[in-house]
Amino acid sequence: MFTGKKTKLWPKTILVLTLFMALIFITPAQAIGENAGGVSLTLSPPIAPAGASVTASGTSAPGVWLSLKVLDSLQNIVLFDAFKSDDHGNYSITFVVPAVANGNLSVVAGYGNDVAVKTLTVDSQTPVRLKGDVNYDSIVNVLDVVKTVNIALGKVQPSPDDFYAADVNSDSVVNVLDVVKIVNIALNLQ
Ligand SMILES: [Ca+2]
Ligand SMILES: [Ca+2]
Repeated sequence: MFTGKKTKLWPKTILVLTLFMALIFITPAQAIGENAGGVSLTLSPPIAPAGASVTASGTSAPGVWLSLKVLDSLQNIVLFDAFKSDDHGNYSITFVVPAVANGNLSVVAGYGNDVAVKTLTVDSQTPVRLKGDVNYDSIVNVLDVVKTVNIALGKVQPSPDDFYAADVNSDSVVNVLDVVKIVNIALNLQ
């Protein structure tokens, strides 16, 4: 009978819907609430205009899949990605800042309840820094190589923006690997 069918169908539908809601909504809400855990997160740069590339990097358990969520002030997910940590538990993922109004976004990286949250400030007044252009004159040449060598040797204390430009491979360290990459960029080898 019609009513019999209805009562049979509804519990299933409700169960499926509940599970769906639990997966979609409850998991991120719990994740945001808990900032403690083994996952670490660093944003480079922490202030960027929409359209700029930002690298999220850090550590987690080795060889696990992590999700990267970017939430606006209303907790809407404006960006979602998944990535895997390496055998040493290091991870690095680069994303493009979504076209949102200026203000703070929350970047959440991790899995399950083990997540790290960092604030990404969207500021369209901030110029997009070119990787490798460490002295900020819009070209990558020997001057940038020299400055990067000095940063790597600790002779120059870089501003966060200069550090971002000098850390060409986005591993949160300025060292000989970045110098080699900047030499290659300057020589048009890459
Ligand atoms: Ca330059
Ligand atoms: Ca580097």
